[in-house]
Amino acid sequence: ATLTEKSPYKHQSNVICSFLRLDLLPAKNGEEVTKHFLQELLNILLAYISKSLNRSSKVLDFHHPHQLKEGLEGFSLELQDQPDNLEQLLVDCQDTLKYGVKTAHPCFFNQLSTGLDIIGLAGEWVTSTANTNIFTYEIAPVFILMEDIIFKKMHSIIGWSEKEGDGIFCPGGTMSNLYSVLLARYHFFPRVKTAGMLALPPLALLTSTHSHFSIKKSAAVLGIGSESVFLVKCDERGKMIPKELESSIRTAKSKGLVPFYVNATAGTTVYGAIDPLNDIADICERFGLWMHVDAAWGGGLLLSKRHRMKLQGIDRASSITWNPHKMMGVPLQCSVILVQKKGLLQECNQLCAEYLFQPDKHYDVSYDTGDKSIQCGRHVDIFKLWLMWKAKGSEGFESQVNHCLENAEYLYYKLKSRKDFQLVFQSQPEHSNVCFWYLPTSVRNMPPGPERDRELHMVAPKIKAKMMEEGMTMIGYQPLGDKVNFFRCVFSNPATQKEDVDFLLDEITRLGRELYS
Ligand code: ABU
Repeated sequence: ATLTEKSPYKHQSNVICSFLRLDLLPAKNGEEVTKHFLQELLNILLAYISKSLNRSSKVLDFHHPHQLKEGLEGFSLELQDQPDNLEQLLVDCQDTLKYGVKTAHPCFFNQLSTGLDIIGLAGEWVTSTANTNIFTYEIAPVFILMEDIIFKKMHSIIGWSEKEGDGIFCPGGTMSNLYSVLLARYHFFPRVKTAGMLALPPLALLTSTHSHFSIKKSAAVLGIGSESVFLVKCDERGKMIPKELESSIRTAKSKGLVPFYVNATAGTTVYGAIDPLNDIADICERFGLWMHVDAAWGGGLLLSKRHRMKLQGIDRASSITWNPHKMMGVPLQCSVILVQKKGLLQECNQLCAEYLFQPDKHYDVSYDTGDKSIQCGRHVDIFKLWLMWKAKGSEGFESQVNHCLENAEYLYYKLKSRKDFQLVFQSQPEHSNVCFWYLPTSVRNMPPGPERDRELHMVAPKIKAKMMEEGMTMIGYQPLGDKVNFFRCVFSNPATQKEDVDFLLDEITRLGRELYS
């Protein structure tokens, strides 16, 4: 298959079909070929974006791994010794998008990060074109200052004073949470940086049963051990129970461990639950523990006057994870760790590599922020966020967040009124997660008990499999604790409207009836 056969922009493709990569810039007189190549690519991207937002187009064109590996209609993943021409590369770009998942589609409900913000996309292009690292002011002066501005903005939204607050962008929420454990440990036991584990007593971390797996992973990665993580019980809505936290702290102590860190979640991955932050902060203060808030998902709510009250007490955290690539819709990836104590990130992580962080540079080297990071090379994640903030203002983010929560509310009330669906918990969700079972008639007629649970456990995976084969919508499912597989619908795509919520329920019902008739 060639681009000429497939592309809606075939009249342009013949311009480049005989050219190779070496004809592009920096080749002498390479501007024309480069321009045609990039324009044709832009046409492909525009067609893809329009299709992604077209409700009658599919969310995905599913193929099994072996089918993609074997190659489809001229799309081969194999690499060869001879170079392909530019036309083939464009076809490859087009096919890569064709066989991927349209996460910008209004009916993609599968993940916490959805949608495609055009300004954010432009930001990502500019970032890639600048193609710089962000360890020093020397090579990223504008981006480093933008980071500074955004951190100040986030600190003030959280409620930290101007004298407080620091931060660093990192690749995803798991890494942000890893930083929080690293910092807390260094704060209490600074010798660990040089002396390692020998400088430590046996430690304990506390987090809720509904919290993200990254807390356990951090304990494993940092040599503390996943068994040192105490999982604190939650109520039926997935919120940590403060009394249980206190009792887990005492249990850890009675086992000879030294608790030092509590993770409170603002927006759990499955239920979207927000832990009682003030109560947890009181306990942390009383026991002298580091309080981290994993607001990877819930941080966006801080931008809404209507919803920010739900995170009351977040200003008392020692550190906070916040993922603008989730609720704020910034293109992946965009995640920060925010730290209340200024200077701690630098102290904990700096190694002063002399080839990068020379102290005798001719500018203010406090702007060489890269040594705060555990990475060396770091992708510039700031620009798309900064540009989006410019384009929307804080008010634009606020209405985006409100819109997503209105969609969740709409789905919640729809489900409440239906006999063929059952909410996993009855009260209105705090975030945009709505968790529910679809009940085929056969299951609805069964008495509660293990047999019904066994049947119900299989419903969501069966429907999801058919849903992916047909490709018109996508939603996630999982079991949780003693709850058998249920659907989790999440809203973060501003393009999603109530008609898409209706469509999702119609699709689940249609597929369910086909499977269980
Ligand atoms: N880091 C949590 C992302 C999970 C999700 O998108 O469903």
